[in-house]
Amino acid sequence: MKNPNLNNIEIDHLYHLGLDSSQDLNAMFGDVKFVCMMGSSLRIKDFAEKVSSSLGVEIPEEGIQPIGKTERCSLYKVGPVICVSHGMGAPSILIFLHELSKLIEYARASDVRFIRIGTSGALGLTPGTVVVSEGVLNGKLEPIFEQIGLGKTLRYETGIHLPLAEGLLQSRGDFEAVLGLTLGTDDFYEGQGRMDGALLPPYSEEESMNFLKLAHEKGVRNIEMESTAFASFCRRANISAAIVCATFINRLNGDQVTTTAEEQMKFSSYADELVLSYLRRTLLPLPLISNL
Ligand code: R2B
Ligand code: URA
Repeated sequence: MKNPNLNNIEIDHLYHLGLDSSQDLNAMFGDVKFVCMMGSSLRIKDFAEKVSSSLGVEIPEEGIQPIGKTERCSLYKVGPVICVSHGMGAPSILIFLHELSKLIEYARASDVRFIRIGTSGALGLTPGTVVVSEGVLNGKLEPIFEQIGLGKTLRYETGIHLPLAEGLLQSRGDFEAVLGLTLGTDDFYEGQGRMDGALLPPYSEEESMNFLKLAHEKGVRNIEMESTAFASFCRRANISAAIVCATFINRLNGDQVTTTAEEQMKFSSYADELVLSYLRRTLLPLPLISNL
């Protein structure tokens, strides 16, 4: 256990998950090998169903059921895969990262890898291209997550598990997928240099475009809102972590996401497929080689 303070707590309440350490978490989660996280609680249910058909894990007749409380997130377990939603932004995903990694620890599950499957805006890529993060930068284009704690700015390095990222990229199907840096911001609008928020932005369109172009020159290929918190937390916790994002818009061409709901479903399904194919490759026994 990374935090020795936890040894002094008789029952640890994983408050947002609606689970606690007095439960038999080993029986419930001891076999977990992957935690797959997504912002939306609707999309994670759909993903959990896809995991079940991909891995051939049966789900009950009444449909797949969430575990714990569903006020703040939805958590499903499909064989050795936890599928869980995390909401939007660093504050939300961090809460779940703390509670999920304690859950994994209390369950005595070993070699668990975390994968965030997200949506994002692209830089210089055709919408629909999947980006597998090879590194994560913050809004200052530094590989750092910044957080205020006890009145001070705390700075943590971000870290991606490159072999995991490369393994994921090799699982791509019949769609475009690239490795690239991901820019994680604290806002969808002004934090990502958009001109179309509710307020007059404190920068010009030219300044915004220059920043996006600079980010692109440094290797940034997509922008979203959780990668810095996710990649720094997993690095601190020594968890192998990767981020796979669908892209809905090329931000070098504009701000408004005008892709249709059908296109967004299709583009998201590419990111899902890439991860599902990696899960199949990693978790299913090798197919028997037939004797010809
Ligand atoms: C991507 O999409 C959401 C904002 O629309 C946010 O959670 C993110 O990282
Ligand atoms: N999510 C983001 O955070 N930004 C985008 O441009 C699209 C999706």
